[in-house]
Amino acid sequence: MKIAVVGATGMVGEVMLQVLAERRFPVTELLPVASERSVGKEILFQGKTYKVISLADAVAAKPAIALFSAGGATSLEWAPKFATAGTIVVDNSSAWRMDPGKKLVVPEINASEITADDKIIANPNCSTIQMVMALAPLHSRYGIKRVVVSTYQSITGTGVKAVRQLENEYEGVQGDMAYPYPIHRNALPHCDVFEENGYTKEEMKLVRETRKILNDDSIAVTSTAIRIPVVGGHSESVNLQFENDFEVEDIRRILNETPGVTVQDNPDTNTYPMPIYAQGKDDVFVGRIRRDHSQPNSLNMWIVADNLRKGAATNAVQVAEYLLANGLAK
Ligand code: 2RA
Repeated sequence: MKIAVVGATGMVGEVMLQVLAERRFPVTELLPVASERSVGKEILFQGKTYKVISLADAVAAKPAIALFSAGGATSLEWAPKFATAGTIVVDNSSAWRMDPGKKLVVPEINASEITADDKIIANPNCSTIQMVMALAPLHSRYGIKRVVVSTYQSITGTGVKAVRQLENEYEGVQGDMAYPYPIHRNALPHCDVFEENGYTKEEMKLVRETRKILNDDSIAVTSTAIRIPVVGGHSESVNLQFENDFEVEDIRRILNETPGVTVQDNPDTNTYPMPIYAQGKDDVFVGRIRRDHSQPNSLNMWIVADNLRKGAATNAVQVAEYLLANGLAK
């Protein structure tokens, strides 16, 4: 299958190529796509060297699927052009996520909603993906009324500039700043930009995307998104209030039986998820599962995942695998 990776030289794009190779996706021809300044650069993929091409050339080449991670503006301009040419776009930007005509897909939860009419499919935000992976089976069983989530997000979610800023701060070197403040020895309550309502776009993604993916606007969601000097993945403290009461052991059983979720939860052995160990893995790790005794039918848990993998690249490749397996892309 002819596959384009738009944003192939970026942090997520590179992981998309890695995941395509790891999962032996049947790529017969790769079209690495990036901005004009990267055209001609060489990319090594499965032992072969490919040259980065322009967006226009990639559209003309009519790939079966184009995996995008190149920012919202590029997606808004170019995803429709690929779609018109017959390509199915899986877009990792926020451009199409809340478009009522576009599907927002976590394959383990709602891939079955994809039809042959869907030519632009949105990949949810990384912090949303890992949270709904744990919430979806619990919502089905117990009915979630309210979600309170605080995130502790890896600087890789911001990009290479943020990683460089942290490295410079480790070494006491002045350099470009990805954030308005130091990130080393700090925690920034500021991911993405502030909206009129005083919440950041990152916080509102958790609110809006969760409801869309779980297909239930009655779920009350509130969030606080924090950036911390970590590189392995995002962590989330999640408090849930259900419609119905539950047994904690049943919660653990349901999560244990959920494909793509691994429960790491035993205070007696200091067993709980941590980003340093989640890095490079595709599962969503859940621990610190415990009843919230402060209010009825309520639970606390801790969710960790590699934001570049299941939070972005792997989820997008899994959508592509679904398209292939269901005859929706040839
Ligand atoms: C962040 N979720 O972590 C974003 C990345 N797209 O900043």
